[in-house]
Amino acid sequence: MSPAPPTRSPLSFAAVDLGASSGRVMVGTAGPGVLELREAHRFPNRPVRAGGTLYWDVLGLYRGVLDGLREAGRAAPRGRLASVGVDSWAVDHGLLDASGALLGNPVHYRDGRTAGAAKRAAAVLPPEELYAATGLQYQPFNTLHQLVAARGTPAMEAARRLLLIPDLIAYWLTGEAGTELTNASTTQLVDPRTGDWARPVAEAFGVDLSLFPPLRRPGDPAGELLGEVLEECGLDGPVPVTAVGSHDTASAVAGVPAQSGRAFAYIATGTWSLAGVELEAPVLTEDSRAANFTNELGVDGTVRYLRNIMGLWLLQECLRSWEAEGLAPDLGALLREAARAPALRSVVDAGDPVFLPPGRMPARIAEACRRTGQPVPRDPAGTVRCVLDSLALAHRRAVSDARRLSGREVEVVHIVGGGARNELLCQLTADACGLPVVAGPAEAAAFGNVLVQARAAGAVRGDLAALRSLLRATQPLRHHEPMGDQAAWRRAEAAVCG
Ligand code: ADP
Ligand code: LRH
Repeated sequence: MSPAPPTRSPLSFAAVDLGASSGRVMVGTAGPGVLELREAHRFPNRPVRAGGTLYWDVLGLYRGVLDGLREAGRAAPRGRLASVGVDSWAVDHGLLDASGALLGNPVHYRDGRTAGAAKRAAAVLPPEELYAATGLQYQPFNTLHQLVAARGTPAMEAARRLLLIPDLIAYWLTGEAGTELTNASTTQLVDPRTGDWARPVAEAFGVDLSLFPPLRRPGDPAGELLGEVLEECGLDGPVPVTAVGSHDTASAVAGVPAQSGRAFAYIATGTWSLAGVELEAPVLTEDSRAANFTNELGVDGTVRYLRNIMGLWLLQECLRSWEAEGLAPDLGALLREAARAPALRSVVDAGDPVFLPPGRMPARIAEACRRTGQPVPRDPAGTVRCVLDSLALAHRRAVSDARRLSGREVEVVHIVGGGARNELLCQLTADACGLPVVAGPAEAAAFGNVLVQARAAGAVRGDLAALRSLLRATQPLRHHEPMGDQAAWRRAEAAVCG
């Protein structure tokens, strides 16, 4: 797409950002030298288990999006939204029938239906060949594994269209269907070298690629809000929808306030920690596959070369368990206590898929400590310290593996996402990596979403480096210098990795 001619005054954009723990609609105002972000509406994302399956409450989320767009219109100067962009977590999708109706609730990637799917997939195509063709990490929940698990189900038989979650929301908003590329790259059906479908892979697995509407890229037009949506949200039309990095991690990486010329790694920490480097081309080596690094596509043709780490999910699930026990935990107080708890007393492998499903997290962490002959945390603050030390250790390993496997230097680590608000985690990450950490913005995905829209609308100009300079110039960031003893982290790493 050629960019729109530059605008003279700043414009306002709505960024719909659906995370696994909360959804939000943010209003971003952007223009030359101007970038501001305000929260219009935030709503919890609470999955529902029904009939033995874990689902997303997708209509509840869509309700939140509509409420948010109404608030966004009220919050925008003169009530005008120049455009709307949608991003969400990856891999999951809705199936539509021939009339365009949704065939059942989208299934949560943490649902157990994919157990055994990877084994069946390996019988179709050896993992080495699948990695060489798609560069995607092994995760039980990759869309391809979900499709293998769903083969032959009545819903799959009736499906005429498959829409990834942000594409589904955009479809309901506009009536137009597309498949945004950064998120498509998490399906395991895209070739990261070409940015097009990996047709031989789809063929081998009998996946009908015509289920997916045509690919679109961040910055492409994606329709206009339907009349019924304008009316429901009290907005004056026309309001265009613009494709953004619709994978939340792609938008978050676009929203990393990196300084031009300073080699950086990023860690997008929310429900997951996604830690890696930005590259121009994928790394498809056997070493990379063995280290379970992924090559997901980013904004402006970049490659997000990264590893998935369990992230603050570990903490979210501990809090949920303690609440269920009637403990009413306070995150701020727990973090203060955890900061005083002994360092590196016990660490678990924060990349271990045993932590993927929901439930009993403090008990599962205790079991992992027991299994590895380490002291079991005695109280919630001890468990929180174990989680944060373990995350920092996993961040250290991911940054050092990303360096080794990509051959890239790393001078600074940027932490973005909700975890950037966790000062203890950011300091421990600096200590563990032995590198300076720059923390913020916490809403990097919304910033990345807004910046891509703003550039498409002509409100800001330039490449990713220019967009990031605008972020640096306008947003407050926190700096953490590495402290303490690297030897202690090396010992902890040896204890976890053997
Ligand atoms: P997602 O987009 O995956 O839903 P977020 O990026 O919103 O996740 O991050 C949510 C996490 O951020 C929370 O689970 C919490 O651990 C952390 N967080 C949010 N606010 C704070 C805060 N004020 N202090 C410490 N941690 C915070
Ligand atoms: C983070 C995220 C991550 C995916 C996971 C399913 O929200 O999109 O990048 O691996 O969710």
